[in-house]
Amino acid sequence: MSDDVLWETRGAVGVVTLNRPKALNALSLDMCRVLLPRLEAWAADPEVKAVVIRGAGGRAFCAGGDVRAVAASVVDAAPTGSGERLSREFFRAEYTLNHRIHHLGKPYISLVDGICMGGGLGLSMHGSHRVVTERLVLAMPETAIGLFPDVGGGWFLPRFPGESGTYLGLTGARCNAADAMWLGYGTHFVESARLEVVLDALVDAPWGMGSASAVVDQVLADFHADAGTSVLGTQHAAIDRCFAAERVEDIQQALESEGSPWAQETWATLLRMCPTSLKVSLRQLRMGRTRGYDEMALVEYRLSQAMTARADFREGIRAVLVDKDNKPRWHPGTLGDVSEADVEACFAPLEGDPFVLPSREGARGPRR
Ligand code: QUE
Repeated sequence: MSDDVLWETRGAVGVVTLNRPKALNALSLDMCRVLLPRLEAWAADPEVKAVVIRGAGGRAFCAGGDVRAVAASVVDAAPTGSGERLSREFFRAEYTLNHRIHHLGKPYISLVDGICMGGGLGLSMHGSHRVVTERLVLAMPETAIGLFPDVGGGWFLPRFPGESGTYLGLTGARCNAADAMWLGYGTHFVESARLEVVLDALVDAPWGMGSASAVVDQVLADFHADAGTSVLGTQHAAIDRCFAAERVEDIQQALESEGSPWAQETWATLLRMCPTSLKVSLRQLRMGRTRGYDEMALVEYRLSQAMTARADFREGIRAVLVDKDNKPRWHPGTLGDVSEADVEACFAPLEGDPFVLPSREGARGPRR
């Protein structure tokens, strides 16, 4: 068995440690396959009152999904089609895991100390509590590798204040702890050096008193400190002005009109991102405004299969993670050359791939 995920029960608390520090704890198919049955068992065990998840190695909570392995498999196995199989198996496992966390029914506390991107938000955002530290680097950077804000981004990004989720999902902008608190991603801010003590306090908490969720709120409130002023928060009026449009071209236009250094920099950032990703992602984010999580997860699964089959995904992985030249050559290379039909096609149902997630929406109160 892989030791890329460690788990133990400490008293009433199930503790998971992502333990692939050399890969910044990037989430692999194997790790999903360890985590899923463990969470199932803890969800069903009345002795387990809460779950805590953290990353080993001191640099990252989780840098994302193991997209590098998915891209490599597509290249290596193109003639036989087994690369498609890894993309399918990986995203099925990841969405099933996110869905399990989303509907866990007991407190799930992420200690997010360091880098947390993409798949790391999938492991944290769907739980009930996120403790962030001064070392947090938070981002949804998928448009830089020819993907889209996956792992439920289509559902949670539109629920961040104003158009901040649109901004984060299209540009991949990095957030610190103050920004994360402003967004509502972070539920508590605690200095990195105190996280072990937080975990000890959760293990020693009076679980017999009141609801488990109230116990967690009480323990974490005792450690919570001020994260400082969010730069993202100070930009929010400009973000809302520029990112409200329904077309990426109109967002770029709005940034040009805005004219500030922030707007010019943001405009330049969008110009480097995969044009097809930008159009697909904006459409996904607009859809997610009015749809529930379970429904968006299925839309995103389809997108994951369509987008990982495109050459832009392999090119993005090459440019960002393999050669690291950060000079991807996208096809089509401009927004104007991405047709509505190409975007539409990415959302089409997948022939011969009837992935379903058990619908739990409505079973436990209103949508979160
Ligand atoms: C966009 C992404 C990812 C990314 C960079 C992007 C992503 C991901 C990683 C990553 C980082 C470090 C690792 C690793 C993967 O980087 O999803 O294995 O060691 O997992 O611009 O979506």
